[in-house]
Amino acid sequence: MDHLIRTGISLEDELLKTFDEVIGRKGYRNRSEAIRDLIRDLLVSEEADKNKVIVGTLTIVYDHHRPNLTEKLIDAQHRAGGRVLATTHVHLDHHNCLEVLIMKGRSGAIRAFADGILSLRGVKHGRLVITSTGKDLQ
Ligand code: NI
Repeated sequence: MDHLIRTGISLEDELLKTFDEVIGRKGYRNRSEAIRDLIRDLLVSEEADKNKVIVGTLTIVYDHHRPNLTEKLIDAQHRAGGRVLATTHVHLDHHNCLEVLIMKGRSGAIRAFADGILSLRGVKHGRLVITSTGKDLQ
């Protein structure tokens, strides 16, 4: 673990009370853990905003009976220039498939790829989660 530095912050008492309630519900054992996670989340957003190399997981639910959709999804992945590292597919029911695509690349390209997939007709729902180790992923 990196060397820890103690620091102090000033907050309104109501804000701190609400914060303690929320992090308690989320299972944090102390404020430091919660604040560290908030800071890391901010830093990951910053990296994504600067078009740095990130890891993205795109979760989609789609109707595999939609004509040509399965082919379009596969074509898009083959055209993604190796950014798609792995996929997991679950046949949810007679009509619906769930797929998770794990990707790595510059955030701009990953977002554009995800937008292209999410806007296909027959893709019913989906979400891109961008993450990073906080170090340079290149
Ligand atoms: Ni399926």
